[in-house]
Amino acid sequence: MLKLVVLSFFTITIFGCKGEKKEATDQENNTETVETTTKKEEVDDTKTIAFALEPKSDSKVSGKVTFIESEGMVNMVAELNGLSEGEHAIHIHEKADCSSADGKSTGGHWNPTMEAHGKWGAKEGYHKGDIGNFKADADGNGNITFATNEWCIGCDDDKKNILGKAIIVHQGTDDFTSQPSGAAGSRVSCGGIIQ
Ligand SMILES: [Cu+2]
Ligand SMILES: [Zn+2]
Repeated sequence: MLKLVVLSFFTITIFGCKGEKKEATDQENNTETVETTTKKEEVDDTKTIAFALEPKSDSKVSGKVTFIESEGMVNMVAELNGLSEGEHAIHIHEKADCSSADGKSTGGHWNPTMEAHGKWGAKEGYHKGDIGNFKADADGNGNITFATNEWCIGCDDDKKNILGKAIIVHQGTDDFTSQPSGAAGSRVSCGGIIQ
């Protein structure tokens, strides 16, 4: 009889221990989960800026541009309508001023590194605003996506910061050769990159 009592005592002790241990592990796991969540919020540095493009030079070209910066990369999505069918140039110009009827109030291509105009990534040089060309379909709709780590949204580096500049869409195509702006023709749509 005594043996049985001792045995049950041991059994209870063992089960008791297991139960406590399990609880402790659960608590540790909970703490870890909370810490991970906090860390994720701290490194979430995503910045977004979205704005409309307005018609210029008596065109009917309007659209929308979105820039999203995340983990050192800036992704751009531009959606245009009212274009003539074919290829059109799109650039970042130096000032967020779309006030003039021809869009020339935005100045020339944004070129903070003082390089020649060219195709993005060319070893001969290119402007930080030289996004390139995109196609519009027979209905006049066109869109372009672009991603680079050579831009930022509102950082302290003047060679990367696109805030305060403008997006310009041209009637013609960028030939990536003609200086200083690729002979892309009139400016048909404009939007300032401002918050
Ligand atoms: Cu341009
Ligand atoms: Zn250029």
